[in-house]
Amino acid sequence: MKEFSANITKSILTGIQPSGVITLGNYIGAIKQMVRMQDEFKSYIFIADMHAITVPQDPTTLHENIRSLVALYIACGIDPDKNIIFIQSENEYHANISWLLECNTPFGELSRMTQFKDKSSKNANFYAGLFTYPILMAADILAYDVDYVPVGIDQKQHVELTRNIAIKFNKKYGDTFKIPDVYITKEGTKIMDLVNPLKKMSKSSENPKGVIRILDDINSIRKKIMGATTDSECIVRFDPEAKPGISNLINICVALTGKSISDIETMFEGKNYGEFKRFVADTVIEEISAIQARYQKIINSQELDKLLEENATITRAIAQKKFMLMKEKMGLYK
Ligand code: AQP
Repeated sequence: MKEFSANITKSILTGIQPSGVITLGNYIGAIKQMVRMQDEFKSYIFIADMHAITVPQDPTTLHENIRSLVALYIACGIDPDKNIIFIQSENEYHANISWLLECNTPFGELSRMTQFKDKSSKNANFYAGLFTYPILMAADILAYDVDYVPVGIDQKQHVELTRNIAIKFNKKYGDTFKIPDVYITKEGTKIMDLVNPLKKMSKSSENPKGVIRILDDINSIRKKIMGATTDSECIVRFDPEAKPGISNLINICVALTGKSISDIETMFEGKNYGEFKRFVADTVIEEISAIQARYQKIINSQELDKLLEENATITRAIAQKKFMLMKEKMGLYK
C-alpha cells in the first residue's frame, strides 16, 4: 500500500470541484501549485464532487468530469506515487463526519460566510447544501489531521471556520482534531475571462469564448486568444486597472514561461497586439497540447481505476478512524 516519503512531515489537503472541464485558470492558479508542493508536503488531493452538487449539475456530465479531472490532475504533473488522489464521494466518512460537525457548528457563525451570501444572491432557489458546504469542507480537512490548507483568499474564511469548529470540539470533547493553518497562495496568478477581463475565468462560465478549457481543441484555443478583449493603446504594458485584457495575457505568459512581466514587456516593445497574441497562443498551446497527449493515454487506462480504488481504501481507513473517535467522544453508540 502507498505511503508518503518518511522525510516529508507536513501535510496538506486540497481539491477542485468537477463542475466543468478545468480551465487555464484552475491549471495556473491551483494545479501548477499542487505540482510545486508535491515534493514538500504529504498531499491529499481530491475531486470535490460532493461540493460540486451544492449547485445543480447534469448527472451525465458530472460523472464524466469526475474521472476526467483525475486523469487531468495526473496529466498536468501531479504524481500519483507522491500524492493521494481520491474522489470525495467514494469516501462516505466525509459526509458522516460532516453531520457530526454540523451538530457542533453555531448557526450564527455559519450564516456569516460571505461566499454563501454571494452565491445564494445569484439564485433564489438554492439548496440547503450551499449553506452547509463550509462544514463539509471542515470535515474534508479535519478527517486527515492536515497541517495546512492551501487556498485562495476567497476560501480563507472557510478555513477559519474549520479552525473554530475544531478548537471548540476539542475543548468540549477532548483532543480530537489537529488545528490546520491556512496556507494563502500567492496573489497575481488569478486568470481572468478573455472576453470580460474584469471577471475570473471560471469552469461554469456561460460564455465559452472567454474560457480556455484544458481539453479544448487547439484551433479553438488559438481563436479565443486571438479574439481576447484588449484596448486601443497598442502597447504591451502591464497595468491591470487601465489594461485588464493585456495584463491578463501577460499574467498567462509569466505563469507559463517563467519570464518576468518586464521581460514580456521588453520582448514586445514596438510590436502590435496581433504579434503578442500569437505568442500567447503558441505558449498556451504548447503547454496544453502536452497535457492533452498525456491525458489521452491515461483517461481509459485500468491503472486509473486501480489507483482510485486503492486510494479510496486508504482515505476511508483514515477518515473512518476519525469518525469512530468522534462518535466515541460525543457519546454515540460504538
Ligand atoms: N481564474 C482563476 N485563476 C486562478 N486560479 C483559479 N482557480 C479557479 N479559477 C481560477 C483556482 O482553482 C481551484 C478550483 O477551485 P474550485 O473548483 O473549488 O472552484 P472555483 O474557485 O469556484 O473554480 P471555478 O473554475 O471558478 O469553478 P466554478 O465555475 O464551478 O465556480 C481553486 O484553488 C481556485 O482558487
